[in-house]
Amino acid sequence: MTADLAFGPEFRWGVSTSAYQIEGAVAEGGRGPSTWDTFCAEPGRILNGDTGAVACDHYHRYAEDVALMRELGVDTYRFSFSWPRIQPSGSGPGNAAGLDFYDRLIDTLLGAGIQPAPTLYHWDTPQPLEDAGGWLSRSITDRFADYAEILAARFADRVPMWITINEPMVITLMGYSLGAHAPGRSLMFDALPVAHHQLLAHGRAVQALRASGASNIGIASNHAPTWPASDSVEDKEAAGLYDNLINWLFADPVLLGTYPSGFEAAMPGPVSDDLAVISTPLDFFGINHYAPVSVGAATGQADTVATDGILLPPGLPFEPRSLEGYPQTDFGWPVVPAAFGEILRIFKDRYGDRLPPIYITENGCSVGDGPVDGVVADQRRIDYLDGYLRSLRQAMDDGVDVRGYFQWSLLDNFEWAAGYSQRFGLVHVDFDTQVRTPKASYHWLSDVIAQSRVR
Ligand code: PNW
Repeated sequence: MTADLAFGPEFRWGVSTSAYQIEGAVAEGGRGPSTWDTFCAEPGRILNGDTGAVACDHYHRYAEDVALMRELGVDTYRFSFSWPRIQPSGSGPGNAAGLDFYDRLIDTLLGAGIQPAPTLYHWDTPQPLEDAGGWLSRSITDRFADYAEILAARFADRVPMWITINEPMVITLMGYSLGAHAPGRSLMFDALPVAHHQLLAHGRAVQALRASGASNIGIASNHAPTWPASDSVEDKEAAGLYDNLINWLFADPVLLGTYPSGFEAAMPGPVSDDLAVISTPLDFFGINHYAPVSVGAATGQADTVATDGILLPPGLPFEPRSLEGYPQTDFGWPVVPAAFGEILRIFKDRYGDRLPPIYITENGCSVGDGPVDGVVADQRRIDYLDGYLRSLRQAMDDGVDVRGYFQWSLLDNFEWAAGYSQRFGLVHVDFDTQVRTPKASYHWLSDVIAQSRVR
């Protein structure tokens, strides 16, 4: 059954998580407030009024969670540092208790034979930095470089793989353009400087990490094929614009040192020196992928939605359309395995020799099945992973250099605006008791990993 899923002994297998989505303990160890604490406290922002205050209580249960990873058989764990644990006010020296927590986590991982692959920033900005303008302010790039230096000074001796920023597109779009994520700003196209400042912070962090002894550095950027809703010139133009906004606005500056045509003028000030920093060569490029998008020209109908059911205001030059004829995850995202290989081939064609090795830094689906008699029969997640892994294997056979696959996510966790309603885990979490129950997909992936390695 898994004969096509052989990736060889060198291929890296991992799971991914992020700090705010699993740690909880938001008031412990001297952690300062983050934009997500603030956002969750605002009525109506998060489904059911959920917050990450407890989440999976991973801050206290990390050893149990590492044991689950070891049993699963992964060799890599992608997690994120909580910036407000390391720098509670967003600047100044590292907070000892925060650094100590990640020391314990990293040493436990290494003891279990699992390579830590931390992300510096997965959306939880220290609130004082947001109060000073957040990603709209260029000064945050200085703060981010300082933060990177603190982390490398402490952990470079034991951390063999580093990721700067998770999904600058989602922060720009959901956080500052549409207001669906923290900090809840609805600036539409005035959010574009957020993209530039994150990209510059990424480049500054790559340089700061290297200067402090870290190596093997990349980014985790989410990408998806953008399919025109029809062959009409109008739909193709609209899809092309959308494609630039969600994909190339973020990947071109990093990999080519240029913005897609027309975007540079929207950025704050002259950016050519910044682009040289942004395109500092990387050791790998991390791609998060979930589902393709279909986009057509505006029809003037008010009910158009971006992914996750977020309403878009009228007057935009494009409209995301729902993709009919595919199975859907519980989030309503279409399950289209072929799109995974497609986006990887698009990267190879677009960037050629400029493209470093790729890691899949996230891929997975929300499937809500809970335990029945202690068994979670999440066959739909198995089907998803089976299809997507086959598509990945095909892209590699077609010449795309992919070195590893990190599944999202180890645990059911706090799924941002959807709270605890969407379950992405290989392991079920009962959020009342914190009991963890490995799902059928966990056992399935464990077999795939074990068999893949010997082929
Ligand atoms: C990613 N979109 O979020 C994040 O990196 C994770 O923290 C999150 O839990 C996971 O995917 C599942 O949602 C995304 O609108 C959020 O295209 C939104 C989009 C993509 C990824």
